[in-house]
Amino acid sequence: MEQGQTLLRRIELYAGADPQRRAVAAAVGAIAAASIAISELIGQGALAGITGQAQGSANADGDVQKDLDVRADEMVQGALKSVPYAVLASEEAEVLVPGDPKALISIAYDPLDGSSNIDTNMTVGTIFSIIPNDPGVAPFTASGNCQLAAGFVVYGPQTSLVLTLGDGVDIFTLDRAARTYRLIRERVKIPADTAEYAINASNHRHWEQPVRDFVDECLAGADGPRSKDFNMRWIGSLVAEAYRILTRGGVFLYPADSRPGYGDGRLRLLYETHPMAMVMEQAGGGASTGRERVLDLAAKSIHQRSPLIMGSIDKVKRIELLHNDPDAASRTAPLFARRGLFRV
Ligand code: AFP
Repeated sequence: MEQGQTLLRRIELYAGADPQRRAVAAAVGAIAAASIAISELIGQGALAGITGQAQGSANADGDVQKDLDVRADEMVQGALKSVPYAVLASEEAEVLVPGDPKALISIAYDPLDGSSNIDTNMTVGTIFSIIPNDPGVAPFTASGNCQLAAGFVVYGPQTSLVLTLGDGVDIFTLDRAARTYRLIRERVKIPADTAEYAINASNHRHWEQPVRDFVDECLAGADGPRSKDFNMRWIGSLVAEAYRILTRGGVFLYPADSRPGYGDGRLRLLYETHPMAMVMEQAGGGASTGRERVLDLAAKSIHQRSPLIMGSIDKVKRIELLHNDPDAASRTAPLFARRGLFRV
């Protein structure tokens, strides 16, 4: 693909004459169109009446709905009215939104992820997952491996759209003057061993031991079992963390923890961790619960949560080892082990 190729041209070439691919392309095009309007709205902020304040309502998962959560959902659903979908699953809708049962695709999306950052002028985003509609199968009950396409929009200093159609990851940036997304990076590959991790460290006491072991190894730095210093980030916006990882590698963790309601972490499977997992694996990275691939999970309910550990493949594999082999931490550096003489 030539640099600067438009997103619409890219999805047109992908679709060809295949009916299901044409439905996927229509869905990506509609979400992209909605995202341009959402980007302009966010850019106006309080001038457009966007305050990030609570609406006085909550979504199905009990999250307080911000004004822009609801408006973004209306904008995405409005754009999708022109798309032949069987069912929609939205973070902001308690139940599935029915469409045409004979349609070839269904769509799960988070219209505005990171909305607690709106009033602080921080990066937020839209996340989407497109799956086949199999008439004999209840919607959104197959594993994440069935996804036809997935991606997310980052409303940051640039508005950029990350897309996988099942054959690599491409990144497009919004040309605001032309109101068109243009290709800036194709077949993105995540650096395999970047020494950077992202986790909300305030939850340390709630984590399972393997997560504590991994973070402790990072904190021990060059003096510890990993023999190198690590950097840490936590933005509180999944799309911003994911975009950074696609740019320079590293690992993001939102693990299960012992807080009530956090037994499967905070992030939702259908419209957050499934799409992120497809993007990460298509970019040569990994996405795990700590014990298994996120893409191997199948939802039992539309707002089901799942732990998410994603990014550079060596970090994801290390964290899985610590989960699946409890003695791995102590074998790595006996002097630093929990049961060692020098553990402090
Ligand atoms: P909001 O959409 O409620 O702001 O949540 C954002 C998010 O789902 C994800 O984008 C962040 O990575 C994560 O929550 C931050 O969670 P903590 O606030 O618990 O750190």
